[in-house]
Amino acid sequence: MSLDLNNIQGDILSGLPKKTQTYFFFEITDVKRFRQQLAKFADNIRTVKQVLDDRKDIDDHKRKGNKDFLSKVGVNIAFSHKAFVKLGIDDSVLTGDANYLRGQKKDAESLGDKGTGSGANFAPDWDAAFLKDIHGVILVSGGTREAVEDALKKAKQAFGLSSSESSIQEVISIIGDVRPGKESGHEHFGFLDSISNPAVIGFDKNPNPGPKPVPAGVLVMGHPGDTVADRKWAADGSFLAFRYLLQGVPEFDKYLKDTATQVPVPGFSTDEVKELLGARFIGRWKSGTPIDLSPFTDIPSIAADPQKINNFHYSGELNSQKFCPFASHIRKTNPRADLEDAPAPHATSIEHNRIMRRGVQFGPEVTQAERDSGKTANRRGLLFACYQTSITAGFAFLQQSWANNAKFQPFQTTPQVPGLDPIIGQGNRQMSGADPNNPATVLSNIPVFVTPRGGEYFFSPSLKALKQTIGSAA
Ligand code: N7H
Repeated sequence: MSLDLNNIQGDILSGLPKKTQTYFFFEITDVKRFRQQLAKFADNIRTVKQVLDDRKDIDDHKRKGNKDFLSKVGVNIAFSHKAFVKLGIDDSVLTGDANYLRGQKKDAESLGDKGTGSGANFAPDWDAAFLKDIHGVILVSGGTREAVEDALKKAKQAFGLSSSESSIQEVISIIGDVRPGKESGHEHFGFLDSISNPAVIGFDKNPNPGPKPVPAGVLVMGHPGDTVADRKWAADGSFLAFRYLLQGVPEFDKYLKDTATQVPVPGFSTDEVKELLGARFIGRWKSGTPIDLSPFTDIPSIAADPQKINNFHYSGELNSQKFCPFASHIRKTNPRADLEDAPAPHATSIEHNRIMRRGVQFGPEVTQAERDSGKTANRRGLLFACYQTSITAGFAFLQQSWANNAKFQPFQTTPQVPGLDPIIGQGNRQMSGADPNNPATVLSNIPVFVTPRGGEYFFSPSLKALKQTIGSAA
């Protein structure tokens, strides 16, 4: 089955173009009315085909020398399992995914989120809004806040919000913004982000060199590579895992600076060790240059070259962390040849563990006062979002089995215990490999820099499912 680009929501395969994006989380209050309003509203959902056209217009606008970003607004929608229960729609084609079925609140303890109690009584330390029942999310992206607000206003009107025709109520809205000026494209710690996403067989015609392309069914249900045989009305849909993640940016910088004085690297100044340590935590320099290609200096020309920036496999150093620590964020979340090209019998395909990331930053830039004190005064972080056809093999697996797992290692003959992902790992936060000259040395008591404050698992249906299965004319 070829991909029907007019039936798949745009964010999944092409990413809604954005300078700013609002996540509007809602609860359904009137089932019958909601289904009727949704059937009409579905025409406003931006498809992959439309987003590809939008992206072409944006590129043409840029090529003509225009300095402004051509604003193209994109609206997508997704639903939690609780929504289908409320709507009385049988979503058993989705419930093979235990994580989706449970919902993220019940998963929080096993993801490593802080909280009180345990088991069925566990209450995560999340913002109050995310402790409520969330049925769905409307994502609105665009070039300006005004354009996004306008589109969101129309979406709210379509569901009669604040009127007697209302079928939903707002749980919370969160605004994300791409960072300003030269930090555009960089997340709050300062690193270039959204570089490595899976190339999709049958969709990306001419992908840049990088990790192995994945079959479409890893990301879009009902296509080769999807492990569920018959997706029925869920075909052309995808799971969306959303996480509301705070980042302690002044704390991250202060920690790297303080630690740099304790881990001297011959020939490096303290400032250079600080940058090196940060790069070893991520696996890339701030420019995006992978440390697997340039372990001791940031060479921005590598990052600027689409043929090079993602073209590495840790294959020059299988079973070693001289260039890149096993625990570094990108080696943990996509170990590439570490697993795929491991010697027999350890070689394992990781195609089902690949995710399509679509996050955006939120919160203001760090102030001078925050920088001086090393303490966060204003909330900021990442609205983490990723698509996959299995949350169990995708987001949840990456967080639990790789990032939080101190012993997750490339293959059996291990020289050092890798430790936790120093960015998102939850638990006993220590890692080996931080010091390139002494990879066996363990860096202990690494503070928490990323704090989850909420989230949910959603299903992003096809246009057809929105109109005919979830939406209803009657
Ligand atoms: Fe990560 N960061 O700035 O530190 N991430 N991430 N992430 N992440 C990546 O290669 C970051 C988070 C993945 O294919 C880069 O595109 C931050 C979660 C995956 O080589 C940077 C947070 C999960 C990749 C960051 C955060 C992942 C990846 C390098 C939280 C999944 C691609 C840019 C606040 C559980 C790996 C790039 C590959 C890359 C950062 C969260 C997964 C800079 C700050 C929760 C799969």
